[in-house]
Amino acid sequence: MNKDNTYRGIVVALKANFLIVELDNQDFKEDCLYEFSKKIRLLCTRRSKLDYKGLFIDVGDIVFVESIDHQNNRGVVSDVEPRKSFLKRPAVANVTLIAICISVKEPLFDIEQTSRFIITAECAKIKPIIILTKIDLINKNELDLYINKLRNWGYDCLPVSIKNTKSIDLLIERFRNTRLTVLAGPSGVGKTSLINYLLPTLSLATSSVSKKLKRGTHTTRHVELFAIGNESLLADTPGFNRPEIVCEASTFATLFPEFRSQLTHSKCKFRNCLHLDEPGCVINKDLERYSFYRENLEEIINFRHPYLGG
Ligand SMILES: Nc1nc2c(ncn2[C@@H]2O[C@H](COP(=O)(O)OP(=O)(O)OP(=O)(O)O)[C@@H](O)[C@H]2O)c(=O)[nH]1
Ligand SMILES: [Mg+2]
Ligand SMILES: [Zn+2]
Repeated sequence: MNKDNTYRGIVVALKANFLIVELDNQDFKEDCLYEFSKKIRLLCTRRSKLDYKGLFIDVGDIVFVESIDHQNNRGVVSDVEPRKSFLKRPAVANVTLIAICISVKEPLFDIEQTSRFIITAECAKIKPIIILTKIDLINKNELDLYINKLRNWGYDCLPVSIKNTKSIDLLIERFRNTRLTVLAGPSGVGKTSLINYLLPTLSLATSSVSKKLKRGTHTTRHVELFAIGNESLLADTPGFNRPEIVCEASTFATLFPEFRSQLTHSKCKFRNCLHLDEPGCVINKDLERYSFYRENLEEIINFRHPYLGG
């Protein structure tokens, strides 16, 4: 608590018009009324001056809470700290790591969809890791193909299955050493199942993928942060199937590590090369994701300049 009777905390969920705020531990140490084995979560409203200032608040925002009613765990958010990063969809502020969950089967791994999730992270300048889920549904050779594929794109991946929990244990340390990890990915890949394994007391709702379409059924509806260590949080998020690509044509190639590495070793003839059919372009057009790059770049160009589009 500071001299103005305000407490610092982090927004862990949005519920209707309320914010659920988890207060920082150290702020309460001076207050002898409480034992802090567990962090305090308050149901908060927001001061209207925040709306006048045009300050939006999302999950992950660091806020200041005043007028705390300790009996009923209520409070009022009076201010918000500037964000260090912001992920638009799923909307989470101050993310330090995006763990993109992609299942190898049910739903089936899809190059376009996986790339769209990765591009979202690259665009927000937040480091992604890829968690390959449901690996119990394929054999070792098939798994190696996926691991090599992702390695060729420039990403390491962590293969896991809730049926073989040894693989998940490797993830725990990673999450415990990260301030705010977001689990993102398509619906039905097992994001919530993973959290239920890591934090068994939660028992969050999960549901099986649709038998006919082999797709998820959008079970998780809201973003929520869960404590996974003393100073680390893990976000469950609603799955969605087609992340938007919002990017400038001129910087799109820099969002692909396999293109980045080529561009650091050699330079295209033209400084503003878009790596389409320009002479003297150094990008290898045989790379697996080149056609994905090209199609989406053309979409970006046509969207910006519809009158130039063919
Ligand atoms: N075979 C297998 N099934 C799994 C695994 N992990 C999750 N599932 C199943 O996949 C289904 C979907 O899991 P959820 O955890 O609800 O998926 P989600 O990613 O949270 O989905 P949304 O909330 O819709 O975004 C459930 O029936 C799980 O039991 C796994 O490692 N192996
Ligand atoms: Mg879920
Ligand atoms: Zn080029």
